[in-house]
Amino acid sequence: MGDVRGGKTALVTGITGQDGSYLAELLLAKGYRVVGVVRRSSTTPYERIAHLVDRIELLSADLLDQTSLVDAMAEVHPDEIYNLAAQSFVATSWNQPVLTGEFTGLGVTRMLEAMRRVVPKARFYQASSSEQFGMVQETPQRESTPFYPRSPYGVAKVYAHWITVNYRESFGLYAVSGILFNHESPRRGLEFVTRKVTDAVARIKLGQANELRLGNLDARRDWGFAGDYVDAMWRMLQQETPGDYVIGTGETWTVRQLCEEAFGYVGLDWRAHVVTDPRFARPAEVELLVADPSKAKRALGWEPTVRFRQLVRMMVDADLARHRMHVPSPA
Ligand code: NAP
Ligand code: F7E
Repeated sequence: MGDVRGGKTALVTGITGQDGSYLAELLLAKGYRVVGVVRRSSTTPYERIAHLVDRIELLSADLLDQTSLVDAMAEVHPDEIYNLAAQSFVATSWNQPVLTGEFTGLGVTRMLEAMRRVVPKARFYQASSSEQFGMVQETPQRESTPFYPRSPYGVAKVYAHWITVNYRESFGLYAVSGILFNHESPRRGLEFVTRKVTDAVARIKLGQANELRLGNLDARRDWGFAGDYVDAMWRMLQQETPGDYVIGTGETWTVRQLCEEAFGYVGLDWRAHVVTDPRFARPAEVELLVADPSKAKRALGWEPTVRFRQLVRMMVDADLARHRMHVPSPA
């Protein structure tokens, strides 16, 4: 099927996730026909894209099922493919290591195979991750920094990264890997630490809770805003030649500083509410992440527009508004 609006067609896996929802907004604003891949479910987990469903198309396929991906490519004939689908929660990857390997690792090979066979001239974006750097071999981390993943998730993403590079080099596909550092938003899943903190701050401020149980407060992350990062994904697919890019802010903050900032913003002392709980510690931790995004700035003209403090405040404000209205979480 061609593009009815005369622009490009994008196929987005993981459209129901945080990044998928922001990317769909960005592509629609640029005049794309947007087709999202959703997996079959007995419920409809479309909260994050509820405001977009009239303007996008949804198609059922699964990263575990090769035929469904080939059929999706044949039906849509995309110009650009954004592979955002994954089991993306690091902690879960120790409980479900095989499933994580299937979705997050081998799923990428299935996508690339489907593309190679059906739409080899399309452009492919792979959602790589700073978790690939794991036990960091240099600081800050850049495109050439060696990988040392520290979780089944990180290991699966390293495989996914290299299979993307390999298909580019083996078959001449336009396939890129965006190595994105942590990016957050009011649409972030509630299990990730930023959203867990901002949601708890809102509930504690409104008298609906009193305690927040966390794991390692010393872990350091380079946190940016998801809306900025989907713009980097799009830019990577508009270049003359395909390449890989690190995307991050270049700043790093501890989980403790995240608590200070979020609680302090609403006039609370985090020490009165945060309890350290070993249940949230990980079998192997990634202690420090901080990006060197200079290649992206130079080659893509990309820079983050939202910094840490603004991001935390945006998320606290959104959670306060939601809890005041007793609206169920979008995550
Ligand atoms: P997310 O909110 O967890 O969304 C994951 C998406 O993948 C959901 O739409 C989910 O669908 C879909 N999915 C999972 N398994 C699938 C399968 N077998 N078949 C089809 N779809 C499947 O993740 P995110 O934060 O938006 O991240 C997007 C991508 O970037 C992921 O690949 C993640 O690993 C990667 N990444 C994220 C960050 C970050 O900081 N956010 C940083 C680097 C890389 P359901 O709604 O059905 O569950
Ligand atoms: O943990 C520490 C935890 O789960 C951040 C995913 O999007 O970004 C994300 O992975 C840090 C870790 O994100 C709690 O130990 C302390 O050091 O928010 P997180 P993540 O593991 O960095 C990367 C780039 C991705 O690719 C992933 O898909 O915070 N931490 N206490 C905690 N983390 C959680 N979740 N919960 C706690 O109670």
